[in-house]
Amino acid sequence: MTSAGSSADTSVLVEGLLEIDAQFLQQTDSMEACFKAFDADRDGLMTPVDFAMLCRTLFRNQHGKAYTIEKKALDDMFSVFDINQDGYIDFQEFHLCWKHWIKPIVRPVSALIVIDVQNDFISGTLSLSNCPAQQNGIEVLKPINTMLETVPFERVFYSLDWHPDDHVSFIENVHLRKVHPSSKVSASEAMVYDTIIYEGPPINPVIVQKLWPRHCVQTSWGAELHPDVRVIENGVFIHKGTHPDIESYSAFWDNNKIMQTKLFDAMKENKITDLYVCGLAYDVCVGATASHSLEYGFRTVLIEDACRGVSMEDMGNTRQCLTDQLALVVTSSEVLDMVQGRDRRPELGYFRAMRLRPNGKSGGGCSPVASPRDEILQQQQQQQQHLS
Ligand code: VGL
Ligand code: ZN
Repeated sequence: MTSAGSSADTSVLVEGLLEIDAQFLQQTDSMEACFKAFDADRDGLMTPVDFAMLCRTLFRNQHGKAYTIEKKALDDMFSVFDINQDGYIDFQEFHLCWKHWIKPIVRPVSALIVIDVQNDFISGTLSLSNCPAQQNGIEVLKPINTMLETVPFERVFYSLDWHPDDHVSFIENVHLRKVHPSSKVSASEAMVYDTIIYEGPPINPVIVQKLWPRHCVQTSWGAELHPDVRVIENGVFIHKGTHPDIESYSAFWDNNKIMQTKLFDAMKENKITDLYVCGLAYDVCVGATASHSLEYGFRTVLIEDACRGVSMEDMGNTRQCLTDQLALVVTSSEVLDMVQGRDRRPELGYFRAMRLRPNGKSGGGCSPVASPRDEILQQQQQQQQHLS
């Protein structure tokens, strides 16, 4: 394998990448230098062993300690970049690896979204302290404000649950709509947290709706962001749940994926690669937003100590569901080093690599082209035709 000397070289090289400016990163020069540094026998082909060395250098914590990566994960990732499956990553294949994988690992572009830290969820009509887990929403303020003061996010979004008075989720409105015969609960029996089925349209043939106390009514005190949340200059507000008949937990899409907010466009516009998610409620709107973020292909980080939720059981399920989809769960004190690209987590690299697979729905916010991998595959096939 690589000698001690060349292993030191490569580590210096990638550490060096952190010091140089973003423009330099875009030049092929550094891509070539990087490829050469890890191609131990300089034959223009990166072997699985060379790739393992590259990963050892890439995935390190802020103290320079390499994270352990399982063999299977290394094989999976290698296989994504070895597009023609010949057992090597050649320089052409390395383009994909460099542009869509190494760059966001070394220089992530990070956004924070603060979900629904509104009066009603803290001390108003849907106060989490009255919910089954009896948590206190006010406790998210400290970790959130500390991050906002210390972490240089590229963008900060604040979402607001923003319902009209006749919103479909309010138990007080249970008599405004016709209950569908398939509903297990009737309008007069329905209680908070029950799921009722209303007759559609306008939206779907039926509306399956969990019932909440009236909350976050547009322009009311309860819908205001808690006054102690730090609002940064250029913070972007995302309003959701604004249609009377449509529930919207996620800050990207409503629950039926009928209407999108401006969040995804703003993420693309700012070339965000990584989304950090926190706020209220963990098992409702935070979970739904993180899930859509993963679906879009953003490397997604849940800041657990900056979240509070409705039910312990649902919070556990949300956590499991998100980590199954390759979200990373951290505490707020870990965020600064990650945003600065000093603490580089293998889980996020693995997630991105899997999204670059042919069927990995690579679109996402971080991929400027629809399928970068297919592009290279096409080039390879064309070259093959030329040769034969
Ligand atoms: C939320 C219940 C109803 C939330 C919004 O922000 O988590 N929960 N509407
Ligand atoms: Zn709501």
